Amino acid sequence: MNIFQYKAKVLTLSFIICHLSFSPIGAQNPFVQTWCTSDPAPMVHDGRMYVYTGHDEDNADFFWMQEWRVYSTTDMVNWTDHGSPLALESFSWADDRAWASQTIERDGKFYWYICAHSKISNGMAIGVAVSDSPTGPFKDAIGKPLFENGSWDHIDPTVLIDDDGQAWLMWGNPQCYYLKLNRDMISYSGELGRLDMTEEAFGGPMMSKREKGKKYKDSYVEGPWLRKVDSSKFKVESSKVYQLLYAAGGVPEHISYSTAPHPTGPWTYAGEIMPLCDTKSFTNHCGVADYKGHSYFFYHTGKLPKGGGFGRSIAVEEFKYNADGSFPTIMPTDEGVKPIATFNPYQKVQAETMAFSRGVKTEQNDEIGVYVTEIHNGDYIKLQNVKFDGNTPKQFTARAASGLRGGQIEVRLDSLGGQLVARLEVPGTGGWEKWQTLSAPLQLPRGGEKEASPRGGMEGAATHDLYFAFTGRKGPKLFNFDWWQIEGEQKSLVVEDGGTGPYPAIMKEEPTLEAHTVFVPEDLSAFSEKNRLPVLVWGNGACTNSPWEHFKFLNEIASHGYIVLATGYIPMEEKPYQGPMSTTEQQIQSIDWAIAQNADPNSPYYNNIDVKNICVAGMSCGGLQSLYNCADPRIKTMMICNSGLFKNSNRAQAVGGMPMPDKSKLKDIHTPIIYILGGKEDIAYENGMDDFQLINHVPACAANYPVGHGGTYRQPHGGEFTVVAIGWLDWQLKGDKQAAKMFQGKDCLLSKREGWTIEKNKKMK
Ligand code: FUB
Repeated sequence: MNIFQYKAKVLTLSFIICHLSFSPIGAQNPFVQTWCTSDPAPMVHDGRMYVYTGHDEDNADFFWMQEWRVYSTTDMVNWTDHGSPLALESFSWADDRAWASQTIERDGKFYWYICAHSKISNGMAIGVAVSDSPTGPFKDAIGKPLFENGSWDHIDPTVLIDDDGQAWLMWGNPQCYYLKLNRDMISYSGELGRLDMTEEAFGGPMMSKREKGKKYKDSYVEGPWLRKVDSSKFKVESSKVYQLLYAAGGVPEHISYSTAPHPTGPWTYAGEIMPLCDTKSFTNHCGVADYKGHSYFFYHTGKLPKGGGFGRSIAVEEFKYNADGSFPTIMPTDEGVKPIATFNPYQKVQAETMAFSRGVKTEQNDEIGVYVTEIHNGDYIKLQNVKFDGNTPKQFTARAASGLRGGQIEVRLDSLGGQLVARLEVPGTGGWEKWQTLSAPLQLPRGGEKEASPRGGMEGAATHDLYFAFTGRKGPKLFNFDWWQIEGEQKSLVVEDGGTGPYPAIMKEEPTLEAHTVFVPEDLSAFSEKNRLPVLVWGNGACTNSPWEHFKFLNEIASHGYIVLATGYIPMEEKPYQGPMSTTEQQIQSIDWAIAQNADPNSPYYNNIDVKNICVAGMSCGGLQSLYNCADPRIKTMMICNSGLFKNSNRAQAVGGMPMPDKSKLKDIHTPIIYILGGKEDIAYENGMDDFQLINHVPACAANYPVGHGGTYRQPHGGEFTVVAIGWLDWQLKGDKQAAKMFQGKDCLLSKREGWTIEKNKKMK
């Protein structure tokens, strides 16, 4: 059998295997349908999966690629299109071929390594763009190529930051090159390195070095992806700890990999990962990422209806590494991956978030960012695994614009022809960017928001696939679509994208806890009997009956794995609450509720709340409420913010309605306590510091940050006060030793943190 017969046999076999695995039902791959996307490079950051891609032009006859794009998800099926924050125009030296790329985070900055044709050298060049955000805006970090020498080899950069902090950049076709990046990630040290492209290393030498008539196992072509096996999780031999995945075998390409004890080699061929299949693309290009306990393999195919070799589309498969960290065989499927979280419709959702779509495209402008366009009669958008969470939906709201006659958005359940639950009429709005916010009533079928509980009760947690079916006159474009939201009987809001912690949080009402606002990780699946949510009970400044001043701070804390029960009504906007003051009793109601929910088999919080680890806290008047409640034996720690008990000498300054225990109340404190104050400018400084000085029977400390009485609660994610609050809670309620270092010892980390001072009593070392 010669090499061509061999290839033909492999291809036939692969076609059979691949076709057997195809199923049109519930197809999820390719997972972006609005544009042709290629060369996926995944990156996990702050609880989100991002994928950086190329963009194949529609109907292209070569890789005439102009820009790169970004998509992200938290459930692996509903992807948000972040548009194109980087294009050839971002690089003054580039004029063609916006080819494969990869992005990595270091020290809070995002570095996007790309390749493009350089008008300086007339070859391909490696460039680097930088941003403060994973979704941009990105700009050329150095104003020139990072590496070029006139060769066309310089494509497809991959980047890895090793455990010792050394960052490695690798790329190339057909030679694989490497450079050691400096700590700044935008310059390098040492000479250009070349991997030995041998038969041992890659299953065969590069094409130009092959012996005529000799059969080789494989060969490296392009698209390297460098990674390191986590030796704490896998029994990996030290000689195989680095893995280089790559497009292999010539045209058409499959994916293979090699292993090495060091990024520079020696590399040893390890076999195929994704064999040749009829994916309708003669290239393949992979990236790998672990996310929320799952492992994902990204690649591309040509499987969009008008796709092909120059019209590729990114796809993803879930897989499990072998026990030694090596790869199993991964086959391309149409089904793709399963959702790993539910989708919350009770928030403003960008219309360009979708699990699947037909017909529509996305565009972006400076005013509103990315939106959905090219909507015609018969087109649709699908969202998967949408959870109604026991909150009866009442209204569907969407923002749309039409320069013609508009059309309708039909909201349907579970299939394109499924139950119609809302029908929104979109009128002509006088322009394609003249946006109007429109609403229509939404009604789920009886019980459609609820699901029978296996335990006999009602869990109130039905999930549905949601279809937006677009209707209107046949032929013309109907309207543009910016965002949508479902409003329910209970209010809820995603604040600051869920916060920056590992568990994106939601702010919501709970029907069983009246006049309170709950901040909690939206996806409770990470929590269980063994990993429960400690509780923060919160009272507000001015004893107002709404946490409108503190919701960013509280939401951020929740995103770090807490359930926060704040006194008062949910603030749907940052506007002072006007109703009557709250009461001290509301904090006790919070504690009672947490304990009851944790014990109730019909509660979504059943066995998820760590009722032995409760902090009672509050700001200003809310701090006085907390001190009033300090004797409650269920409290494990206290956090008094911009507050302290009034002295007899200054009681007259107190506002009517404030709880006014006298200083003897401090004796009832039975837990460690922190005062977080705004320095001498804080009107509560004198009272708080006086409390601190009087407390010598329990560990106590007073931390000051010179911002005055208002604290930093209203800054993004609650600012500096959140950092200290999370440190205290992680130490006190989670027993986190690293967090303890913020407060313990003479040179505790807080004493070194810019702007902060800390004083501790004798009980607290
Ligand atoms: O996308 C253009 C080129 O095709 C990439 O740089 C290669 O990896 C191949 O996928």
